[in-house]
Amino acid sequence: MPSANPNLIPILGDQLTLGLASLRGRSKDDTVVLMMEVWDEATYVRHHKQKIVLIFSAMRHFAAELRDAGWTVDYVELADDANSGSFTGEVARAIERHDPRAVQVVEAGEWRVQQAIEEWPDKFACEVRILPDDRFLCPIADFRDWAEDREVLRMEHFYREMRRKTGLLMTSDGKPEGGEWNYDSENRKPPRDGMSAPERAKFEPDDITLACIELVEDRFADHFGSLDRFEWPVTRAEAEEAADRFFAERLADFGAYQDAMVHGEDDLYHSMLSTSLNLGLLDPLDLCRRAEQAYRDGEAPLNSVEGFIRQIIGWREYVRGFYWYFMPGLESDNALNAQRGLPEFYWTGETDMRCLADCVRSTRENAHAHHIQRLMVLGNFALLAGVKPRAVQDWYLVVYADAYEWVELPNVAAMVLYADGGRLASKPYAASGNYINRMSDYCKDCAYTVSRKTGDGACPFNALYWHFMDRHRDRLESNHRVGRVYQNWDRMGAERQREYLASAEAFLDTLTPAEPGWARDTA
Ligand code: FAD
Ligand code: DLZ
Ligand code: SF4
Repeated sequence: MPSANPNLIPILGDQLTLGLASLRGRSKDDTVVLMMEVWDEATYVRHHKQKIVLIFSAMRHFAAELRDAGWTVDYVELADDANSGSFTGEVARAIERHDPRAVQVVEAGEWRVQQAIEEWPDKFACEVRILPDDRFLCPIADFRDWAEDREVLRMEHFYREMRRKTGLLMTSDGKPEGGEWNYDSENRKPPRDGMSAPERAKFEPDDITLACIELVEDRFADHFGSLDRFEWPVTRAEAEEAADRFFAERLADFGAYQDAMVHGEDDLYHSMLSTSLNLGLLDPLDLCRRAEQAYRDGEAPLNSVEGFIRQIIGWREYVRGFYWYFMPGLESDNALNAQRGLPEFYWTGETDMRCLADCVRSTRENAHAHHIQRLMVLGNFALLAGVKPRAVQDWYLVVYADAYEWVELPNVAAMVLYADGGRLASKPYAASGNYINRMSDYCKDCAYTVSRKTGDGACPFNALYWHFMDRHRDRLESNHRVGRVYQNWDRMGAERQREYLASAEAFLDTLTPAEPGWARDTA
């Protein structure tokens, strides 16, 4: 039983870490932890059903873990009659219940939530302390200092600093292990025929998860996504088991097949750990150290280990810093003035384009698709077709179990859509069907023919690619990484160019925009 006037420590749904800054050094006798399932968070977009089950189940398990460790936890369930529906409302009610001397909270992962938290000191009579989230390796202020000094921001430069800072894969004389910082050129192998990776660890829902599934089936029945299977880790122990299996069985091939895609093979050699990392069940630095150890023990090659570490201390930290540096503007950037509605097939999966249909299927069934599917199939199509950034952003935020705005938005707005005008990526990731054909087995059984460029039966990515390049010539021609493409375009001659453009337009005319309401109730 905590003392009178305890410290009240709200822990948000993605802060499920025992060593969280707000808990560290606190006395259990003097603290009430507050956890809140709130309607506002469950519905600000219409999250995939598995995402809601995952977060609620992980929160409930974490509350149990805290109680077992001796903490007092005040847990507000969504179905509580008095639930106010918002974080601020629930903290206000908890202040009435516990009369705390201070509220101590770790900064939120998302801008929207952080804005609400920053109002608490004015709203509440007790002291409110907002602490940095030191589960990330690069504090927001450090990223700002780093970014302010440069004309162009590039992940690769940031990543080298993170390697030096953490000492990961560094030699004793301060050089990168193996002599290179980046082994990406070894990480682009197409899939082998019939390639199938060892299955990731999958977890049977326990009673807590089953109760969350029932809640979601009852209250969120019309949200996107399937709950036929729910296999995500929801506790620290399960997440550790998933990581163990990845290191033992898939890390060695992670690098080589990082960009490969195989129809029906949803995980391949990816770690599938993003949901656990983002919830706080796994520690990023710990995972990287384990990967490094696997390399030093001769269990995984350098290209795989460096690739994995770069995703975590490089991309993951970089996009988080980028998000806080460019918010709130990033949300409304639209440098390419893309105005098309999101095609309906992103929700239904009903398209003859086999690559897209498979990626949407995996998204619906697993609340997951791997990076290259998100970037070069689903994202590439939205970029080439000129779909408006807000619609694409909403879709990605809804459909993936690992989606929080701090990581989703930079990836979608900046990496995929170039909506930031090139602050994150040096050029748009635009590609024709040829790229998808090289990196996957999708094309061989597709209704479209990848080698056909225009006209009936031609792979739509081919004409869309040139349509995109042509309509953004003014902006892209001067980009030294793209400019050469226009020499090829010009060599085609006016008639062939017209065929490409007409083919793309005919295809775009066939797209049915999604009905409003899939992503947001107010859409
Ligand atoms: P692995 O391939 O095993 O990679 C290991 C880890 O590296 C991941 O778990 C993740 O933590 C990190 N990582 C890899 N790439 C990135 C990246 N580009 N940005 C940030 N972290 C990265 N990741 C999310 O966690 N949440 C999102 O909402 C999200 N949205 C994305 C949207 C788009 C359009 C794109 C192109 C990428 C997005 N990513 C997102 C990044 C990446 O696709 C996922 O992190 C990855 O697919 C998760 O699967 P995994 O754990 O098997 O990753
Ligand atoms: C995504 C989400 C959902 C669906 N529900 C909750 C919730 O009920 N309670 C909670 O604490 N967090 C939830 N989250 C995560 C938040 O929306 C948000 O992403 C984090 O608080 C980071 O700012
Ligand atoms: Fe996708 Fe084109 Fe290949 Fe079909 S032919 S799977 S549409 S890239």
